Amino acid sequence: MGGLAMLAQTVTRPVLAGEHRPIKPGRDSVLIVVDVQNCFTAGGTLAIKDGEEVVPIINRVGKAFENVVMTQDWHPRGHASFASSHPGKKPFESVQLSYGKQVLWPDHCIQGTTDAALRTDLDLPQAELIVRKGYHREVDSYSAFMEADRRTSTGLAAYLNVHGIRDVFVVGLATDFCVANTAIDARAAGFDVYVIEDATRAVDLNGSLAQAWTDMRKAGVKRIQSTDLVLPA
Ligand code: VGL
Ligand code: ZN
Repeated sequence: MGGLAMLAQTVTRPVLAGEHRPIKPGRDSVLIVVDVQNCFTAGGTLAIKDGEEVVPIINRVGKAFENVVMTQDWHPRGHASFASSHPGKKPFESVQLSYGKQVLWPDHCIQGTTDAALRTDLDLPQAELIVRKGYHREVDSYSAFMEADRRTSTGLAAYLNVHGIRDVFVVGLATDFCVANTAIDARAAGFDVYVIEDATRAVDLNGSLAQAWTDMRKAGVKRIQSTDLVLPA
């Protein structure tokens, strides 16, 4: 770009309150792609409304990242988070488990099934690690970092630290469950954390989406849009 064009661009850029600079992911950034699986998209056992719409956005955003980690909800049959494991209970009700309140779900993301597979239209060939979670029958795990007992680590924080990661960007499904819990735990593990809102979709159960954004804001998670990122041409 010539000097004059650059100057023109600088001058015409509006300076508004709350406006932030474009964000350029670096070598010390990771994109965590949460649970973009058949189970959470159209035709899946726990389909989130418009869940599949995140795929093209994530594919585009992913081009800006050298480091990509994916998560995969990966439950055994009879998992404690399934309503079918609790006689008399229906999906979307709750129960009290040893570690606290557990929302109950339809049977979903059963290990080894096509339903649990990652979406085949995800185009992130550089993805370096897939973290499976929720595989202990008695404990759920919304977070990619820590199971719901708040004791059992997945090892992801150690992995990211060993690889020199400082900034964590979170996308995927669902905004108000696995994305929010992953983002908040990433903050607790000391990372700078961004959730790319338009690359997520929510369940929104009894106000859970608004609550999740409140919790994320309190934890210092930054809420951004994919248009805030500098993407390769
Ligand atoms: C999720 C409900 C149950 C999620 C996983 O990925 O947000 N939600 N299991
Ligand atoms: Zn699950």
